[in-house]
Amino acid sequence: MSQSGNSFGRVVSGILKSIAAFTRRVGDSLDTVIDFAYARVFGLPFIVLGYRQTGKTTLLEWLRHDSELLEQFAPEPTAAGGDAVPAFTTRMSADGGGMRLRPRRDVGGEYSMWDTDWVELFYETRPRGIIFLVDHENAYQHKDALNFVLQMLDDEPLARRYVKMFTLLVNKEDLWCDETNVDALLDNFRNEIRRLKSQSERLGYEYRIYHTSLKTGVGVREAMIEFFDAIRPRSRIPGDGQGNQ
Ligand SMILES: Nc1nc2c(ncn2[C@@H]2O[C@H](COP(=O)(O)OP(=O)(O)OP(=O)(O)O)[C@@H](O)[C@H]2O)c(=O)[nH]1
Ligand SMILES: [Mg+2]
Repeated sequence: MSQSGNSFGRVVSGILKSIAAFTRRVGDSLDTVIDFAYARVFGLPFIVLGYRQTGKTTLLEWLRHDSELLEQFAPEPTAAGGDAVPAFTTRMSADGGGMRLRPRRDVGGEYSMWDTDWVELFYETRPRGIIFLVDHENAYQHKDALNFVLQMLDDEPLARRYVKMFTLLVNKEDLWCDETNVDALLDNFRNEIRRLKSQSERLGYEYRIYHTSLKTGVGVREAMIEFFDAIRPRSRIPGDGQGNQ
């Protein structure tokens, strides 16, 4: 091809690249605005998982009651299929502003429910964040459950697409704080935590670990504020006051 033919080709390819970049930027901004509006209207999608009797139902109830401690709350183990949880508004944010949350279902933690209820919930929610609870007993089962969830994240790229944060709660602090400490408990999960860390780097989400008590309230509010702050979409609408990230 002639010299002028080559430079014409370069100009056309330059123009096409600029149009593609512009379209991509418009698309990204639109995605952000839609994402933000969607979360405002329908609620932030997130899921709560963990082995049986770790506090999943109690945590969801705590969130629904705007962090009021529920001394009288005595939940039954959640049955197969789980229970629907309608979207609700909470003030669980650093500035005390309202936020709509959408956990969809409260699922049980028995082995038989992992492959069914957990996977279905993950697929239907496409969560922006995952809260995973363990306690001071049954270390072996918690390890299994945590590995199951990490594997689910590895195996299901479509469902994990929006995950921004994985929060691990070592719950029931009121029952174990006199006998042991969180580092000793976490030592049981060192391989899983290593896996969590490397997966979070590979897939691009953050992770946090807290110790909490849903009986006394220790640590819960702080953990939840950080969790929801990490998973809420940021608006790019000028003057919205939600930050421009
Ligand atoms: N002492 C103490 N008890 C707790 C705490 N959190 C939850 N519980 C109790 O632990 C038991 C199980 O709590 P749930 O919220 O039903 O746990 P779950 O994970 O939903 O259990 P499944 O539905 O069976 O998987 C209940 O008796 C709660 O009151 C805590 O921080 N401290
Ligand atoms: Mg339950």
